[in-house]
Amino acid sequence: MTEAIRYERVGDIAVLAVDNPPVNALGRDVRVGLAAGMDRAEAEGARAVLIHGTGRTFPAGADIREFGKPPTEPFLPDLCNRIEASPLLVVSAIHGTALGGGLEVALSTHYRIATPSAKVGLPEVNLGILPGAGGTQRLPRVAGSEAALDLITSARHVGAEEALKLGILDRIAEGEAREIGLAHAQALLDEGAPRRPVGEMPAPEPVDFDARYDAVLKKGRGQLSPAVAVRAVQAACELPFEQGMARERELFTELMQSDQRQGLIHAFFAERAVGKLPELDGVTPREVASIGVIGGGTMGAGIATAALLAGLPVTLLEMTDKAAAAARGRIEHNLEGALKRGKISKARFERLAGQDLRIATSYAALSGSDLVIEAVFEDIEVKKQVFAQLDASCKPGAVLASNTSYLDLNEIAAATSRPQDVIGLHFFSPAHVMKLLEIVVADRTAPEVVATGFALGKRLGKVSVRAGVCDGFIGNRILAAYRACAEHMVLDGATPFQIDAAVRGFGFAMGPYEVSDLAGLDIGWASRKRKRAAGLDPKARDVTYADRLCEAGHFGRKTGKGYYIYGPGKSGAEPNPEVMELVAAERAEKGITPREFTDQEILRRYMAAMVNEAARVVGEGIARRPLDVDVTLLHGYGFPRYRGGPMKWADMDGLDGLLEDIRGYAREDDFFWSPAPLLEELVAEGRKFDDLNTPAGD
Ligand code: 3H9
Repeated sequence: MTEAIRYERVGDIAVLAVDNPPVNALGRDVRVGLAAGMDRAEAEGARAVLIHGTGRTFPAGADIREFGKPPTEPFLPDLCNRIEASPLLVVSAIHGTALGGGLEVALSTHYRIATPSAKVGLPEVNLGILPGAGGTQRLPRVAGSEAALDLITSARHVGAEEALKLGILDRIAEGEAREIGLAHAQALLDEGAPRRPVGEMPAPEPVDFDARYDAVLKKGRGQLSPAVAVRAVQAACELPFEQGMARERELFTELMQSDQRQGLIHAFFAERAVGKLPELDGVTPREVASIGVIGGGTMGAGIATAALLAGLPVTLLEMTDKAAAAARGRIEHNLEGALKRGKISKARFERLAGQDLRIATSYAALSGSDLVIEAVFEDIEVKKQVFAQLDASCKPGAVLASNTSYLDLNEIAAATSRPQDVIGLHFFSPAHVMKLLEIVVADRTAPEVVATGFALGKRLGKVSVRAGVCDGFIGNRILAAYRACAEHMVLDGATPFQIDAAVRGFGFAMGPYEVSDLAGLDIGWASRKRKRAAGLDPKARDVTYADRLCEAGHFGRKTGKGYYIYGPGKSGAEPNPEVMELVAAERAEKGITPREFTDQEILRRYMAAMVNEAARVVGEGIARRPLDVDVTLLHGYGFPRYRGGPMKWADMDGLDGLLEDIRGYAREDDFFWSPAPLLEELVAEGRKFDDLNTPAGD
């Protein structure tokens, strides 16, 4: 036995309690302990074995930290087979989340009981692998091929009720896992229930696996693991159990060695590392029990919705009664969406839209708020006035936050007498849906205000990333670089449509021009005008054809026309032919002879611009670590998760090759292209971005 397993005898039943906090992951000690526990139960003449988890959960999976290291015995699939083959009656009692290897252990026991709040699932594909301890062979045998394919390829967690209906569970009972498990095991012994090994059950009914494989691959935009998992389930239908297990192992090993596995596991740990900052060690966040929001446009209404859904009463400030009514309408619309999707009950909806939401037109209404977020027009003078007002109206100790997406937070903070209380909370639209929150720390922001930002982010269900002050912070600054690179390629001979297609081919949900159409071309137009007004460097390439689209009133989807044409009767968007006419005119005016771009070159330049700017962002300390950039791009900019983020991708692709290409581009245009010092440094030292990540990544 190991310390990770507690062994106990209760009459005829041997109880194996997994004790490996925080999530009872099936690391080596747990596996050794479970195998030893089974041996001991059999040697001692127990009649049944009960497996359950202590603390918060049944095992939530294999220990992901062991991935990529040489595997150690006993291997999980062998352990599962050993449990299943036991001559004793083996029962599992599930609470918390029985995920991945955890559910596979449960499926290798003969009977399964769970608490009503328990969840089960096989989410391995989210980590770039597939269930590798018999999950693809046993789940279809108890739940059928359709349900198994759904669960395994979607990675979704299933509640106890649904799991019962699917045949994954035999029973649900209120109480502690150990108690309900013991009662169930005893009842089974008393009624003389037989052992019931899933591996001996008949093979499930086949489905059209080829069609399923293609559909899953398409849906995953190139992510392999769900598609490969389809083949493993197929093996459950077509091969005897042992051969199916061997096939599962083969496919599992293949995925385990893939870059996608590395990328996805990096993303998993990076998301958990973003909030771990030495500056927050031992710092207690301020209490936040109510929120103020200034501005009830799309962004302000989204922020208010997110806060309400997280149980925080909101006071929203608007300028006029008319604007206040419009803001209420937007928030109610958002809440109705949550109601329709079953996220909140009708009674909760009434409460959130009623007593929890106050809309006011005077700053005095914010005097009781613990934290106020402004989401007003993106103009430094307007923001400074708002902050001066907040300074005069808010109670001492209130956190004053700006949702600015690029303005100078130090300047905003200086408009108050309490810069230590000022922070940036940069939400992404729609704010009640998008997971990313950039927490922007100004020069004088107090550590407990930073901690308060992170605590709020957690409460709102966001992935929060710390960012320093610069134009665009982490995400929008990097976006500006790769967006500019795309525009240069258009001037030099590529088309926006070709660029979008190449970028989608890499796994992004949308290309940069499709994103612009969605966000509204007026946003980029305003930003170009602002930059021109501030004075462009004469060496900078100022691209103007998109201004012509805006001047003609084409702002993208909302006007039916932008880079693409949208509208009724059109099944999908079509390229707008005016775009290339405008581009041709600008090329002619600038004396540019267009050249061919391959998709490969487009992607290479696009990614090089992204990674190079990201390296500057890290080098300048705007992002503390490369993983902060990765998480930002993954959650705010549609970067394909299976590539881990731009820094992880660059590490895997090879920093030296990338630097060499950037040097080559700089020979043509040394204004836009100059290698980031951090990139040069890492290549010179033979290191990777991941070496700078703390806590260490994959
Ligand atoms: C698998 O099982 C493969 C098998 O099929 C075959 C093998 C042969 N391992 O998320 P949280 C850590 S693949 C190691 O913040 P929550 C996590 O890093 C696995 N560590 O809590 C964090 O550490 P720290 C299939 C793990 O309450 C701490 O636990 N299973 C693992 O928000 C708390 O995590 C999965 O994919 C792990 N498996 O959510 C499940 N899981 O405190 C992955 C968590 O140092 N896990 N940690 O930052 C989850 O989805 C969530 O963690 C869970 C809890 C829902 C369980």
